[in-house]
Amino acid sequence: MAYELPQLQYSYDALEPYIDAKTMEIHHSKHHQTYITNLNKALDSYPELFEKSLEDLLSNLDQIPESIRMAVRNGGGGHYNHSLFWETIGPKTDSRISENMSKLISDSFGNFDSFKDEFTDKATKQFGSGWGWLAQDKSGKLVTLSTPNQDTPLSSGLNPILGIDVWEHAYYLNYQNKRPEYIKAFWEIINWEAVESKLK
Ligand code: MN3
Repeated sequence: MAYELPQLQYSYDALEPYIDAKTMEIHHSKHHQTYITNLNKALDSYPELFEKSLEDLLSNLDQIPESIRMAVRNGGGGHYNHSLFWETIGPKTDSRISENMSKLISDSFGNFDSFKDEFTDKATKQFGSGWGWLAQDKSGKLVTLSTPNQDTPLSSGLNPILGIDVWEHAYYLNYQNKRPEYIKAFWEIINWEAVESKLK
């Protein structure tokens, strides 16, 4: 089964004024679609790999045939990262952090503000294109990190639960060079229930 573009659970203009409708439309229907098209094209030469889950492929890139490894890393990573991104943001609502999630954040970072500072710092300082992440390590503890390009925390044995896309295509129309303002706005549209549902 070829990979397909997942439908958003909200409209393109639902995240305004934090993310504008035009950015959402291009980002979802063009950029995300291109990652999927490239992933499918790569896997066409090894159709048996369609049987494996995307998580499995990205967690074990060294087992992918070398001729398509980079295409799976970029296209598959792009598909995985964007799918997680759309799921863990949403219209500004009363999305609250549960007690369970709040405790996990405090246990991992000391308090919420320290986590927010750390996550913001990683996302801001990622040089060039990439992602800022909140992920869970093997012990269950939360960590922040950034990855270049479409690399995903899965490939480092981590379970990503929240990510911010800091490629310019994610914010340039509205924020131009002001990545820190986009990162600041991101906190307004996090769907914490969805983030918590990604915990293992
Ligand atoms: Mn993107």
